Amino acid sequence: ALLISACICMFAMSIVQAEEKEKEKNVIVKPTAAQVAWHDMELGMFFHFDITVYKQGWKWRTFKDFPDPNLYQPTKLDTDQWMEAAKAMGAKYAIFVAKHCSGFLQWQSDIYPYGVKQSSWRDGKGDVVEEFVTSCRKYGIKPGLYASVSANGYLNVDNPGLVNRGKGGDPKAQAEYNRICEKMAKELWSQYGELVEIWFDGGAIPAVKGGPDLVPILKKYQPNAIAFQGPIGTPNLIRWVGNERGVAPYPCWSTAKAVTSEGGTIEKVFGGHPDGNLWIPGECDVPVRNHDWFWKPNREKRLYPLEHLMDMYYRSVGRNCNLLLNANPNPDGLVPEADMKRYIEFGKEIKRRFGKPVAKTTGTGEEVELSLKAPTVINHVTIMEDIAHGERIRSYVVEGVEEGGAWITLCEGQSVGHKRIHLFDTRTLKKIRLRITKSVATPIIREQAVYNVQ
Ligand code: IPT
Repeated sequence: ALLISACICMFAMSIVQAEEKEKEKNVIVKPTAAQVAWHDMELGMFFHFDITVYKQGWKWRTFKDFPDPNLYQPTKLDTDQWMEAAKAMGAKYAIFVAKHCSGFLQWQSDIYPYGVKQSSWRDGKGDVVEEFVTSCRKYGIKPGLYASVSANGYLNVDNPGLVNRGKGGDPKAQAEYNRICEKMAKELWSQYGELVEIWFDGGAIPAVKGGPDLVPILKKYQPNAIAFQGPIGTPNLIRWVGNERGVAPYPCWSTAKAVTSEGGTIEKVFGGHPDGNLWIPGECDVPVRNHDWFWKPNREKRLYPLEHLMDMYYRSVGRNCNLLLNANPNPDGLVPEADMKRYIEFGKEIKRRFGKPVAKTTGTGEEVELSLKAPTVINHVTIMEDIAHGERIRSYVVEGVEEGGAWITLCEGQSVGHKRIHLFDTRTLKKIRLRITKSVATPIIREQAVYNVQ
């Protein structure tokens, strides 16, 4: 009888396991390997540089008085110095604005006559994209490129990527513009090696809705690139979080419901959706000088103080997003000194706080406990799900035990995903545990770590 009941028990268990597997297959959206690797980088540096820094006050939306290419003279350009800034902050990837809304092309291109080729700088032979990518590789930082298709002042195009200053209504001109975008994409995606990320600022109108046919080009030349607001059909997507302040909403899920708007894959619910059908985590893009994407004279006072940057870090990386912090090279072609100092401070402070946990653990299931050898002063916890298996947690509490005490709540939340960071009142704890109160499948905790930051 014992044997029979053991058999029944095992049979029942295997049914449960099979059901669990089935549930997982149907319910849990998983990232691509490229998306997992992207999330692990956590920090990126954006580089906004354009001919506009040489004609302060000019607005591309006037669609006239375009800055003369000869004004473009980054005489001390040193993209290695740019990488010093990225490295100092701890960025693992960097994205260069190869073509911003002015339309000025900062690489050797013949798609239209407005770019470095038309400038006297380096006798028209300069190529900032090439230098940027070379420096990235030299410094072990993964390169990415921005070349928006949603706006191009020189070609009379405005959001969401329509001719006639955004009004459209001219199929022939639109088709011409679309072909230009495809050529631009092919040049940038085929000539500079593997790109980690491609930035579609403001999205890209899908081909089926009359936009450029970019997905086949992307799949051919950069199948592993992450696309920020890429057109629908892009294999590895990420989304915007709805502001340029470096702050993700909370909860902030890695998944969202696919929204094919005119502009492409743009998610309107900035925190995403726990039951979303698409893996499309958030990236928080923010200037280092409050509101200034491009360099302007005498604006050092706009540099965010260290404390503010740390706050962004908690509310971006600590809320399951990557943080893409901008650098604004000056007309010489260098990251300004004051900004450089701030990146160094920022990188140092992240290391000081999170470089070495007091203790850490990993685990599977509804409870993951971490016992400390002796009562220890603690005020931070970081939690990471193993997102390769999808985002499984829906809500949780973190509890701790003081000497001779009972479990007390330290912090709680909903989404975890790649990483969640909590700061709580300093306590001397013997034990700490993560208790998952709601999940859609067995939680897999890649790491639970505690810190004492003073
Ligand atoms: C804004 C776009 O509308 C949005 O789709 C996204 O690309 C974002 O930029 C990136 O920062 S436009 C900006 C002026 C808020």
